[in-house]
Amino acid sequence: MLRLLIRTSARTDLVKHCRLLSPMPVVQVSDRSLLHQESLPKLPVPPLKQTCARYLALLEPLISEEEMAHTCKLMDEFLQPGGVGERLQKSLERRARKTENWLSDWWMQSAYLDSRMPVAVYSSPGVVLPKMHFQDRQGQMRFAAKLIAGVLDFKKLIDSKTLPVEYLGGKPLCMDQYYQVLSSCRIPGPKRDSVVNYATGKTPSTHITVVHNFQFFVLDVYNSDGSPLTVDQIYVQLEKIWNTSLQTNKEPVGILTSNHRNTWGKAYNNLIKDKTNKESVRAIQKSIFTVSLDAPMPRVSDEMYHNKVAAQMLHGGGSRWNSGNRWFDKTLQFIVGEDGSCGLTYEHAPAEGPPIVFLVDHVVDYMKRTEMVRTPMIPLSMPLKLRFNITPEIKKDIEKAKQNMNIMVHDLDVRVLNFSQYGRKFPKSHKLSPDAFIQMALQLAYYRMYETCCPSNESASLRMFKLGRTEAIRSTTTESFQFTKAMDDPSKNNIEKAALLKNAIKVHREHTYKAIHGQAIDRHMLGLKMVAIEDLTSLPEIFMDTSFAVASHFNLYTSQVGSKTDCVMCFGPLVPDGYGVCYNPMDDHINFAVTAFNSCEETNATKLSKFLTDALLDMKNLLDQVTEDQ
Ligand code: COA
Ligand code: HC5
Repeated sequence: MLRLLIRTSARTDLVKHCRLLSPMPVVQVSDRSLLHQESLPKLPVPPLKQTCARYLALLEPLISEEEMAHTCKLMDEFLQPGGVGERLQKSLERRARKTENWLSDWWMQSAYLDSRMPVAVYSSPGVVLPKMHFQDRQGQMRFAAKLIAGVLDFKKLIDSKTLPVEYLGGKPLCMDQYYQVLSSCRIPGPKRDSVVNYATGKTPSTHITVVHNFQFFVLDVYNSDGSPLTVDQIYVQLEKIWNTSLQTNKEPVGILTSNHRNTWGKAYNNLIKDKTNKESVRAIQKSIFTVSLDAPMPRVSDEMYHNKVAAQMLHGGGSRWNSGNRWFDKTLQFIVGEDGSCGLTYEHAPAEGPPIVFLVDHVVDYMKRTEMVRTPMIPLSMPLKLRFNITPEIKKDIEKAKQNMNIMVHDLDVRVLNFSQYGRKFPKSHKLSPDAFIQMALQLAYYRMYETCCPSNESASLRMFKLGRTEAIRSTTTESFQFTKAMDDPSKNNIEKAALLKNAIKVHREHTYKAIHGQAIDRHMLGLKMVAIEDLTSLPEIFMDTSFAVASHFNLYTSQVGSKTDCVMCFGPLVPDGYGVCYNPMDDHINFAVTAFNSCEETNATKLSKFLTDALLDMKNLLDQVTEDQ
């Protein structure tokens, strides 16, 4: 029902590039594309009292009675007639009238650009494509050539603004994010980062960056007549790149981008003091996307293989392996390993997962259709190798970045769970939402592991609104807690348990509906807090309350990203003692990736995955038994 849908009848719908993140000249847009984007509603500001009441309700299973009493008192003060709450609300409503989207800039800053944590592991998700059957470099190169051609094919839809409009719950979605993923890059700054986009303007980018053995190359992907290179042509160029980057002892300059943002910001300014370095960095930033031709990773058992590849997408495996084969600031980075592993990582600031995954589905379709045919062709010039002058200071920065990366690699625990016993069809057959069902399985798994519940976030799309990004669905509710407690309670019978499960699912659906319609709690609270920071001399107590800190500490951060391709998606935990859980429900199986930090004694991704498998199986048994008995 609410799954992201592409209306094939809308294939010719035109969309416009309505916002540029960089000071680039605005592209010409057709009337139709303008119409679509302009017809999108603005993100509403929910009623103040509604948000405050729902905020108290979400706290209910998470805090003690005393804490609740204290928070209720603070809330009463906040909501006094003519008080601070009303003042902030009015100010927020004013901002909503004056801007295209009152939230999107604040969100981009606070969720991404202001964050000083490394983008690798802490922010950028990974996508693993099904394992390819090539085992050598010819296979790797052929695959990479097709993949590049597939992305260029997708780029045609973007350039001609003929991308089909997506729908969610029957409503058209904002397509802006699609125009932010190609030819863009994050730039580190001393206090906050920025994003540049070179998709349009007088000289739109015509090259990609290829990385092999830590060496960066500019590969022009268009012929002089403007046509994209064919798969054959790309293959030949990739071979040239490979053959000129055989040395494996090069400095991994790219690993600098994986560092803490302040550290990288300083190292960046130092790096680009040199003119050659500056030009090389600019070439990477300007490129349409990057392709990392990865060295084979150490062989592991079949059981461990999926975990290793997911980790390879998130961080490259460490400084000895492929972490230096990346430019983590680049928005879109495809990764093709010699051993058949392939996927991508993306820098999250400009866009969410669904547009990236839609692009992947298009590329995979394209690759299935396209066979390599060798044809005679005009020789192309050698791709340009990017030079870096490494001063002792830069060398020191690289060494520091290597050390930090290796610590992150050791700390990240990634567990891929290919749950094969059933998929989306099962909950549907019981007239239940698959997404809400999976969320309740996660709640049950967590409860069984910890005998308590925790603040949980599920990402919901706000793209029904112009420039919309995401909202939080709070999956831990009073009703979900009742269900999880009842499930292993011998005093409850199956009918009672099933009724509690269904009730929890119903509530989750209501929360989902509210979230995607701009009526949830988290972003509104963020908005009120941001207004307070801008307008007031001190932050209202409701935002300094321990309940607020508890509620914002997501021990479970989850996200559904569905794709046609059998992909595994992953991202790191949001808090030191938390889990990142990304899942892709297919008809008859579900791909999960669970992450946690090894440095935290309380968390264990493998254990949670096991509890999750059991929870999914037990919930199915419960529904089957109750149905049989009826
Ligand atoms: N009975 C039978 N079928 C049902 C059902 C029910 N009670 N409820 C739902 N379904 C069906 C739906 O019709 C849909 O069918 P389809 O496969 O034919 O499209 C399918 O089950 C999936 O629905 P559901 O599992 O309920 O999920 P959803 O598609 O509504 O997705 C969210 C929920 C929250 C994931 C979605 O609203 C969303 O926001 N997606 C984007 C999330 C995002 O951006 N993540 C990445 C952030 S970077
Ligand atoms: C290809 C998988 C994409 C999932 C990305 C995702 O869920 O991102 C979260 C978006 C949000 O706003 O909740 C952010 N997170 C990566 C930091 C979890």
